Amino acid sequence: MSQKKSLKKDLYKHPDYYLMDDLLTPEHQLIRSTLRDWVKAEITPIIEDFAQRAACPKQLIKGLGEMAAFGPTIPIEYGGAGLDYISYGIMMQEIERGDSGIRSMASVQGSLVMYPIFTFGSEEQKQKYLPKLATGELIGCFGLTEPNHGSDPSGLSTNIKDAGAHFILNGSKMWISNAPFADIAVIWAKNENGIVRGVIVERGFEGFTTPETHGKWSLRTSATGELVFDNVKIPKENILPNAQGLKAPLSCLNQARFGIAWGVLGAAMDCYDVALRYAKDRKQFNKPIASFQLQQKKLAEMITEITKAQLLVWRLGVLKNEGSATPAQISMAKRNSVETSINIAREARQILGAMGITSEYPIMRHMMNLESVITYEGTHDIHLLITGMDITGENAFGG
Ligand code: TGC
Ligand code: FAD
Repeated sequence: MSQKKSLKKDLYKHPDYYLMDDLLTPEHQLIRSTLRDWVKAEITPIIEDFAQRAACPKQLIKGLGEMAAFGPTIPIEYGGAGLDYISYGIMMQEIERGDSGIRSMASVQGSLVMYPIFTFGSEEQKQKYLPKLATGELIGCFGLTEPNHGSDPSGLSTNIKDAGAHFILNGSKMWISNAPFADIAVIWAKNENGIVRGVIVERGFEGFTTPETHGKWSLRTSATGELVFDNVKIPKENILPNAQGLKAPLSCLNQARFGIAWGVLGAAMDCYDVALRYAKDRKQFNKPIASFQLQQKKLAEMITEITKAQLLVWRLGVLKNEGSATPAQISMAKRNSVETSINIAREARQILGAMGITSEYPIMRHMMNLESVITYEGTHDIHLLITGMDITGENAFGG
C-alpha cells in the first residue's frame, strides 16, 4: 500500500466563538491537543491519497490504540482508558476532523464491539477480547443491518439454532464497517423463539465469509463489507449471556450515535476553518472574497451553527456523564450535528470555487463522507421520527 505523504501544511485551529474551552477540564484539553497533534502528523499527510484510492489506512490502527481511541470509556482493568464521555466526544471530534472513515473505525471498535462485550458479555469474554480490542491487536465489526432490514432491524432474519454442543448461525449482514478485515464480529440474530441474541463470530469459523463492498463514493477510507453465515458452528461460550431482545443492539447505537454527534462537528469545523482562511486570502475584483457580503453570510451562518451544535453536544456529554442522557436526546444531537456539518461542507465547498472540488483541500472529502454518516446509525428521517415519537407519544414508523 502506498505511503505517499502530502507536503501540505495542516493549519487547523478549531473555532471557539462562545469560549467553550472554559467548560473543559485540563485533562480534556490535554486529550484534545494530543489527538490533534496525532491527527496532524499521521492522518492529514496521507488521507487524501487513501481516499482517492478508496483504501483503508490500516497502519493507523496501532496509533489509534495508543491514543486510547478504542473504547476510551471502558474501564482500565479491561484495557480501556476509563475516561468520561466528554473525553470520548473530544476524541471522536479530533479524529473525524481528520476523516470520518477513521472515526468510523474507532467508533465501531469502541461503541459497537467493545461496549456490547463489556455490557452483555461474560467475564471470560471480557478478559479474552477487550484488552486486545483496546490496543487494536484485534479489530471488530458489528452486524445488525441486513439486505432486507436497515431502518427496521426488528425484522432481521439471521438466525441461531441450538444444536446441543454448539449453535448454528445462518443468514447475512450488509453494509458492515470494518467487515473485510475484522478479526471478530458481534452479530445480532434471532433464536428459535424469535428473541434477538448477540454472538461473537471469529474469522476462521467455517462457513463465515466477509466479501468487500466496492464502488462507494463516500467513506472511502473505511472498509465496508458483507458478513455471510452458512451453517457456521458457534461455540456456546461465544453467545453474549446478558443480551436478550432488540434493546441490546439498540443500546449500543446510543454509544456510537453520541460519538457521531461530537465527531461530525470536527469535519464541520475543518470545513469552516479552511473556508475562512481561503476567503481572506483569495482575491477577486481586487478584494478578498471575505469582504463580500454573500461570502460573509455563509461564514457567519457556519460559525453560528457550529457554536449552537457545540453547546448541544457539550450538554449531552454532561447528561451522559451523569447517566441520564435519553436515547431520544442522543438522536436529536446526532441528527442536528450531521445536518449542520453537511450543510457547512456544502457551503464551504462553494466558497472555495473550483478549488473546492479538489483533493488539495479536505472539504469535498468531508462532504462525501457525511453522506454516509447522515444514513448510518439511523437515517436522518428515523432520528426525526424518534424525536416525534418522544414528544407526541405517537409512533409514526408504521409497521
Ligand atoms: P422499538 O419497539 O421502539 O424498540 C425495541 C426495544 O428497544 C428499546 N429501544 C432502545 N433502547 C436503548 N436505546 C435505544 N436507542 C433504543 N431504541 C429502542 C425500546 O424501548 C424497546 O424496549 P422494550 O423494553 O420495550 O423491548 O423498536 P422498533 O422495531 O419499533 O424500532 C425503533 C427504531 C426504528 C427507532 C429502531 O429500530 C432504530 O433505531 N432503527 C435504525 C436502525 C439503525 O440505526 N441501525 C444502525 C446499524 S449500525 C450502524 O449503522 C453502524 S455505522 C458504523 C460506523 O460508524 O461506521
Ligand atoms: P432503508 O431503511 O431502506 O431506508 C431508505 C429510506 O427510507 C431512508 O431515507 C429512510 O430514512 C427511509 N425510511 C425508512 N423507514 C422509514 C419510515 N418508517 N418513515 C419514513 N422514512 C423511512 N450497519 C451495521 O449494522 N453495521 C455497520 O457497521 C454499518 N456500517 C455502515 C457503513 C456505511 C458506509 C453505510 C452507508 C451503512 C452502514 N450500516 C451499518 C448500515 C446503516 O445502518 C443502514 O444503511 C441504515 O440503518 C439505513 O438502512 P438502509 O440503508 O437499509 O435504508
